[in-house]
Amino acid sequence: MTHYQSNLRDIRFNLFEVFGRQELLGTGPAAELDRETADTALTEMDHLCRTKLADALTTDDRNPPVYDPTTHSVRMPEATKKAYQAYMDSDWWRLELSEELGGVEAPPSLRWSVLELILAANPALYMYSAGPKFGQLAHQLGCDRDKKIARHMVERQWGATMVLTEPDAGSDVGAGRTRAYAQQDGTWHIKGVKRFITSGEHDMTENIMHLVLARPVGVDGVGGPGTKGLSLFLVPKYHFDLETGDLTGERNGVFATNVEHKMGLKVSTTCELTFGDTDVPAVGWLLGEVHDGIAQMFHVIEHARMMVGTKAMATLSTGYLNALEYAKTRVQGADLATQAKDAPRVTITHHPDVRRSLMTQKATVEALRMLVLFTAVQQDKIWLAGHEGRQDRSAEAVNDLLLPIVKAYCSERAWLMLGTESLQTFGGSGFLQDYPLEQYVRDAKIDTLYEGTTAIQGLDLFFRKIVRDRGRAVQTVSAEIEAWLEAEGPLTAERVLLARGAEDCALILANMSQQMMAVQARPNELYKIGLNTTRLLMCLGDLVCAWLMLRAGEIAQRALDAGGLSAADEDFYRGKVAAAQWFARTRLPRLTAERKMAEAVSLDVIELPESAF
Ligand code: ST9
Repeated sequence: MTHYQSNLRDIRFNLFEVFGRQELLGTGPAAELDRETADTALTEMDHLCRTKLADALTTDDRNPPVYDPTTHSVRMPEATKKAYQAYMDSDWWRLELSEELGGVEAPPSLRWSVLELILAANPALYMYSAGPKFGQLAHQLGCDRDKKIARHMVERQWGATMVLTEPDAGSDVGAGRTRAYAQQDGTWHIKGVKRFITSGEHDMTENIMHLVLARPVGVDGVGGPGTKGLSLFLVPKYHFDLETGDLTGERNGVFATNVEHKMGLKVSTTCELTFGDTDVPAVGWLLGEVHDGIAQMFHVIEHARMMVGTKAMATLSTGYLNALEYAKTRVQGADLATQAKDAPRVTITHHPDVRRSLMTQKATVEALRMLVLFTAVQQDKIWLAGHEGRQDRSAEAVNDLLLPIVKAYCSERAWLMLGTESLQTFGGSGFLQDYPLEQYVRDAKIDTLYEGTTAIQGLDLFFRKIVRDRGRAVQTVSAEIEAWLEAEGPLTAERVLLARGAEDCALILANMSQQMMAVQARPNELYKIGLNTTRLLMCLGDLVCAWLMLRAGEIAQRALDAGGLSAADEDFYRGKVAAAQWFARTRLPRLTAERKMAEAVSLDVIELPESAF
């Protein structure tokens, strides 16, 4: 039996009952995709995950890709190869492409819902399969030559990578030293060493296109220090005919010089790539013939940050469902309220602490799913506006605000919950490879690290998405929360908690904003802000999630009040109300304590000498 479990009922509830996404289907840019087709997409992807994609994740965790340093190549394990081909043959990856490139126009909310399933079943496969999506970007940002290359990337289903990080340039991408030298024929030669490159080498596609940040040498106005001096280059593994895409048989001068040994997600290769260190030059093209590297790369990074948050949520979802299944069958101990020594043994779902744990897991994963989909709803607005020749600046700003929260809040909550609650539900058995939890914990840890650590997301949230935005997007979201609170509705006790939580978050933010205003007079105030940026991010995550959960709880309560439900629906809606109440009651009161801790930060810890740690 596969490790993968899914909750299509909750995905559909969010898409259609909470966020009303059916309004976008069968009309406008998604005219070819109606509600029924969207339902089928979810069912079929779920079936594909269950039958063809999921098993390779666990099998090949024990049988990972093999790196050969003499040929600089990687041999992928057979199960992953087969699963990868099954995914590419299914054509579901086309949901992420525009019609112009052979894709199917779908609102981002539906795309992320479908992607949740593969990201739960086998996230490495999604990453290997992202080449055509990179092609989409090259098509969007490129010149005529790049558009041709982009078509080869899509039509020939090449792999692709994002190549930023270097041994001494991780979070600080601007410290990168890889150089690019202009050639007479318009190409560039890249020289340098890059590290932690996901899918950097494998044998599942005929070619791999690397999107590489490098510093141009000897070109006026570019190549200077920091991120702004970087340009973005398309550098293929194998040379090919620009017109036809056929490989010429010649190797380009980019080689995998190491594959990392990792704690988890072992099916996904993480490579060191060396460019231009042999007699063979690493030849590339400047994307779009413009020197705008970091901004171009951020198109990829933004997508990948959303992907990582969704992956974290998806892993917690399958983790919780595995824990629930185990708890329903595991018989251990007597009911706590039964005094007799010979009382009958019960399944562990009867024990209060297991109930607490299961409800904490259920409420958390459902909240994270809502956060992902609420963000995807902003992307729907941007997508629709784009198709109508408009720009929805408000949705863009709210999406920008939410992305670091999706990335960091989902990954931090999911990783912790998988270890402390989902694995724990299995008792000692959770520690064994007989169940998927020990792997999920290992595989999910990376989500707090790559695509910008949690600390980076906290800085991005406060300085870029709040201060630089002058608080407009954060005000848009808080006005929505206020409007919801002002309307009449059930869950009155939880509404009071939400109002107090919103006030606590507003006070944390006001305090940090005041510190920001004092920075010119007292530069050290920045340290106080820096001590609270992660806290702020997690608090805003709690607040937005609690609000979304209460919105869902209200809809579920109204369905229950209306009556006439099937037994399964009655259970589902009761579960939604209970999860909303649980989330609000257990997370919102903590915001007052967080506010007090935020207000109490001092420079003591900054002034402490390093030697005292
Ligand atoms: C990695 C790989 O971890 C992990 C898995 C990969 C899986 C791959 C598969 C994914 C599929 C993807 C397919 C994609 C296809 C494309 C889809 C699209 C159709 N938002 O603040 P400044 C820009 S890889 C937007 O001064 P510093 C902006 O241009 C490694 N833009 O920064 C800005 O200029 P301006 C991941 C942003 O102090 C400029 O940067 N590594 C944002 O110079 C400079 O900004 C990381 O994630 C933003 N939020 O540098 C690095 N922020 O201001 C983490 C900046 O004029 N480190 N820009 O607008 C950071 O993010 C740092 O904060 C830093 C700081 C490097 C940006």
